[in-house]
Amino acid sequence: MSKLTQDIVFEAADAFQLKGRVLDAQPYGGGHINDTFAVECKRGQDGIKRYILQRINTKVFQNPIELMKNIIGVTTYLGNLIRKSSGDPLRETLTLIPTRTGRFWHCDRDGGYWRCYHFIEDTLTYNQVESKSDFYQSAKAFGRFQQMLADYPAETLHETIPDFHNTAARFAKFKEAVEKDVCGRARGVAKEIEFAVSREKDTHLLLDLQKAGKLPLRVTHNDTKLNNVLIDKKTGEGICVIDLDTVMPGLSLYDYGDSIRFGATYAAEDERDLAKVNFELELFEVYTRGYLEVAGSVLNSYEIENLPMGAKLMTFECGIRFLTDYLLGDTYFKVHREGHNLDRCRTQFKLVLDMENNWEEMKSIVRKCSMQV
Ligand code: ADP
Ligand code: GN1
Ligand code: MG
Repeated sequence: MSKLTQDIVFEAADAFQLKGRVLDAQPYGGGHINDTFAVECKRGQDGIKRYILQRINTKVFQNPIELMKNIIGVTTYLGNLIRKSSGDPLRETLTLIPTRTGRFWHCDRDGGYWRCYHFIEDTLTYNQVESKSDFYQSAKAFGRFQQMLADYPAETLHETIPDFHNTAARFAKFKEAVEKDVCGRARGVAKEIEFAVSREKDTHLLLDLQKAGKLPLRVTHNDTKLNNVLIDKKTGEGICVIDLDTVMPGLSLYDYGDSIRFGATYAAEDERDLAKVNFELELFEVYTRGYLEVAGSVLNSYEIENLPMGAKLMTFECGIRFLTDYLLGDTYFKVHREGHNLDRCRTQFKLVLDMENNWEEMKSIVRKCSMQV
């Protein structure tokens, strides 16, 4: 991926049918993957209209056109459902802006792929949990997202990243990174490596249940962290699920688990002081309640029973992904300081440990919440 210059960003903005003259384009948001900009356009006398402009990370998403076809399909489908239920599609789902040539993506002179969305104003995203109510709202938003896509033709979706949440395959890549040790970093993280290796047997658990036909494939989001939900500033409701690059067939436990790993703590994903990183049963309960209130009726008993395992495995998986990237020299996730991926790995492993120490409580919270729906 080439480095972005101001010229390339402005040229990309100009490729789309924006309303008004482009005034500014500034880096925006806290995503680890794509390059996101807020574009401001001057409209009329004093009016400003904003857009989200993104360069797709084509190192991560190797077929950007297939990815865009998924997003066009899913946002059109959700837009129709929202319209039918008298909602506001411009706020409750992403809306792609066409290019001047009528497509939904633009390819720049360096081969970079861009897309542009209507900016959903008066919303907030949180890079860490600040209140129980935001986390509860995100649970409802992700639950609703899954429920709305329950009848979406899954076979039409392209697999944008194969084996994305195949924890066993992730573990195999981690082991390979340890063996190759291309940056000579393995010695310094022996403790973390040992933590991961001693949990290898867990990596097959969900896959085995899926093979046995107990966990069904559904259309899932696969990247359900809190900052992928827009929260309405006025009502505090989770109104729109964003970041649809990884919408693919998957297990419901991937979505539930990924939310828990990110949000069932008051610490940031990259907190260095592990004393601050604690798995909060209260937050776990709040999310579980919100999620089951909306999606509970469509889940089967194996899915419900395995919610704690989904939480633990998604946290573990993310930890080994960060550790793998650290060992490989930080080539996948954006890093902003030395050891950033290692810090992220450590928070995830601390949460895994806390979950293991609170296993019975987690199970009983799930039982309690599932009886209330
Ligand atoms: P990444 O894949 O890199 O995480 P996202 O698609 O999640 O990128 O976007 C990054 C951030 O930009 C989000 O966390 C959110 O704050 C903001 N954002 C994205 N799309 C919109 C939108 N349509 N309206 C308002 N803000 C948005
Ligand atoms: C990435 O794109 P973003 O920042 O929402 C990653 C997720 C990880 C997450 C960890 C495509 O998500 O899988 O869980 O970072 N997305 C991709 O914060 O790999
Ligand atoms: Mg994101």
